[in-house]
Amino acid sequence: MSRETKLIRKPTEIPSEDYYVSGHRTCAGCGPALGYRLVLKAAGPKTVVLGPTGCMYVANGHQFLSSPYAVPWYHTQLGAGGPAGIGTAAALRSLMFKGKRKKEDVNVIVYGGDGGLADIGLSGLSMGLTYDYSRLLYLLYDNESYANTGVQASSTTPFGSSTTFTPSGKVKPIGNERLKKDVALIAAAHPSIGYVATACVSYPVDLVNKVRKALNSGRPSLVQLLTPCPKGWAFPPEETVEIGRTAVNTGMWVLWEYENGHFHLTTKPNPRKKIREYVTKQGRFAHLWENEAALEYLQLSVDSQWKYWDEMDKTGKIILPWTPSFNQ
Ligand SMILES: Cc1ncc(C[n+]2csc(CCOP(=O)(O)OP(=O)(O)O)c2C)c(N)n1
Ligand code: SF4
Ligand SMILES: [Mg+2]
Repeated sequence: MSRETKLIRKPTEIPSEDYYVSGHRTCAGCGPALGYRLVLKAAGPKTVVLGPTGCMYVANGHQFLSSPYAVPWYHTQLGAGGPAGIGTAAALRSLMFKGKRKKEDVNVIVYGGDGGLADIGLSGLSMGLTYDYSRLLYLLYDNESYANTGVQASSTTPFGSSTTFTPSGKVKPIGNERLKKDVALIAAAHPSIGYVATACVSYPVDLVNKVRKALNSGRPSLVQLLTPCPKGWAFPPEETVEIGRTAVNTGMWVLWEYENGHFHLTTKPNPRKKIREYVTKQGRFAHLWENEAALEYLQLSVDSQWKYWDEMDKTGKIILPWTPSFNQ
């Protein structure tokens, strides 16, 4: 079966066919919905998608007997994306082996949120990354919160974000005091991993190519996709793409890939803009706008991490970025 990866160079080469179509009920400007559309354009019709509970299930699939999915799609329990992916890939392999299904490439994509894949289902995701199934992609859509249940903090929520679990107030003015966990680096620690990358919906060409490389890598893979969420991040819906671009241009979100044991940055913002530009565009950080100490720390944490990213890009090897904590 084919291993040739069809890469594109410009937006006009993105396929016009859609497999995430009208009829969804997500918020206007929903980053995860835009991500779905692009990921399925990249993958094409020979794809089965698994949707752990989250906005992309609740707002799209479980009520009113309609859904925007034009490829086979099924819901899995919130933490079960990892094993459901393994089971689906195993079933397809078995049916093809027994001659009960035509031998062909079929993609299995688990499109799960940060709550589903970074927190509750992290162990299952890790399990999935140790198998030898080809065309099994874990696509972590990272909207940096448990958005569906009212925007609670997850382990990928950034420092300083106000969420319903980490509201900014008198006792804890910063909001979320924890630093964002790097799930893509955790994925890269799996010795047989096919392909790992980070992506952002604001960079569609890069995203399409990364999804295709992941699916064609011959092993399970992970793409962590930054998907701005107008409701949870508190910005106007028409700014989704701009917010994603600012995340990348300020260095808050780093675009990289790890392929055949080689790391490289796929976008290098130069010069990097100040994180103030990113923070002041979003209501979830409004309590920090006048908090110089917190803003300074946020800038310092991004700057110190970038020393590692640059070094990794130079050497092609992964080094774990270290960031001092706020009160150190
Ligand atoms: C085991 C379990 N715990 C809690 C819930 C309630 N719940 C449903 S959706 C959701 C949020 C999931 O967050 P995430 O995976 O980040 O997806 P998002 O809502 O952000 O799209 C939660 C906590 C559940 N369905 N199952
Ligand atoms: S809450 Fe966020 S992720 Fe959920 S549907 Fe709305 S914009 Fe999309
Ligand atoms: Mg989420």
